[in-house]
Amino acid sequence: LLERLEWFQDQKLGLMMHWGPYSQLGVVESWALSDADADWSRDGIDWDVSAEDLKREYFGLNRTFNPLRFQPELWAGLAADSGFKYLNFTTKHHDGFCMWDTRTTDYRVTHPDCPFHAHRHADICGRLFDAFRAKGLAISAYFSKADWRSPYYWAPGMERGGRTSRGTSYDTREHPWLWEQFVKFTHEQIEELMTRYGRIDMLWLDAGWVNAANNQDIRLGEAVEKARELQPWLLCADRTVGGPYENLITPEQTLPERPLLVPWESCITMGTSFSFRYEDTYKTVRQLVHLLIEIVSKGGNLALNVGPQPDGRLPETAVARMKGLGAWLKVNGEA
Ligand code: FUL
Repeated sequence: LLERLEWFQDQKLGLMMHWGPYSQLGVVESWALSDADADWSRDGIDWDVSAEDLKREYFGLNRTFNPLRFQPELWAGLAADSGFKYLNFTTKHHDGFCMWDTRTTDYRVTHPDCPFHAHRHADICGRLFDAFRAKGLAISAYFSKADWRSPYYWAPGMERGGRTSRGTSYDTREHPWLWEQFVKFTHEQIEELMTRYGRIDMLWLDAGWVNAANNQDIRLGEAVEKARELQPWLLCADRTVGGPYENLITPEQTLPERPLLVPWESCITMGTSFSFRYEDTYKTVRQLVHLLIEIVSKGGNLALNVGPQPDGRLPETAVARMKGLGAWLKVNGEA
């Protein structure tokens, strides 16, 4: 484990990506689905659509997600040339849409409901992981423990009806069967990701609030132990920070004041949100270089996030920033 942690601490620069049907809307990834969070997720969007309408339409976004211009090799080449050492990709965000060919749900990119399903790159995770590995990058699988699409997440009778927030709508002690189904479903998904896509270096579990709210014990220990049997070199982040299965901590949009004694990685967006927005303000190359220097000087890694467009291309500005950072690293960095 120590060796793996040292390896991780030497990586310094990762590329994080948030991509899914939500990219079509240009709202903050998934968050329109949580009534308690819908307002801020639509901040700055000048759009004549109510939160309720948006939420109702949301789960139909799989029927229009068709990123025909997706070229995984192009992304991988650009990332490698720009000095990125690993990819952290959203296999499933809180909305529950699976970007891999899962057996556990129809709400996935390879199901006939999704127009992209017949494309040769339809198994997006598989194609991306292969392409990035071929360029020598390591693979980190972002996976949300919360799944707002799963029928097991909402109490019977409520489904996607009543008011939602981050956690389940029910106390798991009151609906143990339902919760058990959810736990099984989650474990099966993690197992698929750990068995069907070659070497995975890191499992990046998001939705730290699961486990805390409504007595949700997702039995992560069990899932992670299994994952480690399948991928003995696996590092794990669980965003509860300090959770027993966590090998590193992951500050979000912020840096620690001082160097930390534990391995860490800050995830920071190039623009203002993790997922694609039609209008966005990007950090300059100079700002990104400063960020990287500060992070490295404090012993951490930067997971710099980019939000691909719904058509499968990276935003032009993001490409320019990656190249700019890469050019700086070529002159000033250590290969
Ligand atoms: C958070 C999520 O809720 C955000 O949407 C994003 O994925 C970020 C990296 O982690 O916990």
